[in-house]
Amino acid sequence: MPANTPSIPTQNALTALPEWRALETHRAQTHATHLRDLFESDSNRAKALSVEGPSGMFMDYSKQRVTTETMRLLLDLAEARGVRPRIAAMFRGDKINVTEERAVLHIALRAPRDAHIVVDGVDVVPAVHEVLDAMGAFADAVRSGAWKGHTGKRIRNVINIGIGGSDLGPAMAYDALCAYTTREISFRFVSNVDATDFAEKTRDCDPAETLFIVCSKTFTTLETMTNANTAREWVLKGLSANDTAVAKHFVAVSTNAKKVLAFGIDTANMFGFWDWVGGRYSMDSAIGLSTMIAVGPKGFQEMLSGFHEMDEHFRTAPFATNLPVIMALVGIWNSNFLGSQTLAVLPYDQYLDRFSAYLQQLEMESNGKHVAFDGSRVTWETCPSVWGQPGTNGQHAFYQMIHQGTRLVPCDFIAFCEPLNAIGVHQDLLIANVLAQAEALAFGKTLQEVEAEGCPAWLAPHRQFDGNRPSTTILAKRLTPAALGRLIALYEHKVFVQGTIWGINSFDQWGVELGKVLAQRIIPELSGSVPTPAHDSSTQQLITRYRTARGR
Ligand code: G6Q
Repeated sequence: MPANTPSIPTQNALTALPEWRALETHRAQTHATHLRDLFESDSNRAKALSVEGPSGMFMDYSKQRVTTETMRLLLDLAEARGVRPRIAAMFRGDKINVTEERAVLHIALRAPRDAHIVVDGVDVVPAVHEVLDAMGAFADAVRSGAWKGHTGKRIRNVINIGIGGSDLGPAMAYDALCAYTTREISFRFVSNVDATDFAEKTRDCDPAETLFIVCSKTFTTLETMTNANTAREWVLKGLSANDTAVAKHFVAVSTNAKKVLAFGIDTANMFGFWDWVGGRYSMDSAIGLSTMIAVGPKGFQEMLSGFHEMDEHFRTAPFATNLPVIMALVGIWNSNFLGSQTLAVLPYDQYLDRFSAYLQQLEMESNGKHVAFDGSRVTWETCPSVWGQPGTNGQHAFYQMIHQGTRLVPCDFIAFCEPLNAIGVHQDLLIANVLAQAEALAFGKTLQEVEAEGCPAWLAPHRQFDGNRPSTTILAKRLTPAALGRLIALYEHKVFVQGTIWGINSFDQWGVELGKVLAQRIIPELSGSVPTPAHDSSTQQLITRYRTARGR
């Protein structure tokens, strides 16, 4: 770690802390208590373990296996691990991403025009707004049809090419905000190096009406550059044009102007961002250009204001009523004290179809780590595996395991009161389902209750539910661009708090970097240009089999 790095917890002895020990003792004392008993013994429980955040975002965590005492002890742990100074350090622009020596300033991407955030002596806010303004002008030109393709036709298809942090956010946001998007333009997302992704997304597109946004922070990522090159060939061939057509059908979002220029994209059509924006924290930077074209600059601004609202809540609210802090602490309790290995995120809103996939990266790439700040190996669990599907679909698939399996699967239920498509009784049915699921998970159904319904004794054990399965329900008013911003910022900050408590750097991704170089060695070996690849016998056998199948 660079010398004098401020606000980094340097001691790795999390489990030796008196605050941690107190939680272990508390767990031993309370573990046998069922959620049924907790609710029965405290009529105020729901109220005491709920909190209302910005713009009425309501979080009920009373169905988690915690008490007010558990929360008090967890809050002590947060203080002991320096969560407070770490929040201040992030907002100040300190280089808290120590392994890459970078500031972590996604919060600057949504800071208002008159804010000041200084990194290396430079206020970054004016540059953020300069890019937002340029994106706005470009988005308006594409939406209005003023931006024309090489042959003079207006753009009807926008295809985002990117992967990981340069894909998941925009793809998720397009689905999430679909109700607010222009229906004059189709939006697609190509990420996989599998040519099927490109082929299927472009098969019904006219190159003359298609604009590609090549999103890559580095502009070197194998998948993205392969797809971008394929797209360039597709456009030039389709239009029987030379390189001059590229400027009308390609724009770039990157930090690497040199590579963008080398690709043939006019740097006037390059939208920049900065090394202090991590890929998985970048959907509200220029990486969100497709989102802005889809929902318009005003809709994008609304989304940013939602993010900012949650940022301010996170920065200023007392920890006991701070949504990201509470969510993080409940997650720590589940992972580190109740032994859960996973987190199911279950949005009861079809527009949030890709939300869990987005969170998988945000959480697992950020906190899927075993090395502490001081380089030592942690001796406690870190990130759980995160997964989920929109309700009610999951109910007819994997909820069986959540209700009656042998593993503890904490759930985050997310729902909105007002429907975006108010048709018949759908919304009431949707909400009835989410509430019923959370209730059934918490309270279960005893053997006596099952038998009282007339179930034969031999069948009763199969139809009995233990309950005591923890969940949080987030209930917000309506899925708007601002609500989406608040929701994402909630999880972003939760991840940061958990990373701080676990003593790990949530902002690097050395595991991903490894993946970026591994394939490079095997590529020439597959083509047959390297006759005897030196690998382990398994890899070697698979390479040989592939080469034989391809006649090489
Ligand atoms: C995100 C990661 C990773 C990254 C992709 C794409 O936090 O760093 O998912 O976003 O590997 O990288 P480029 O934007 O550089 O192509």
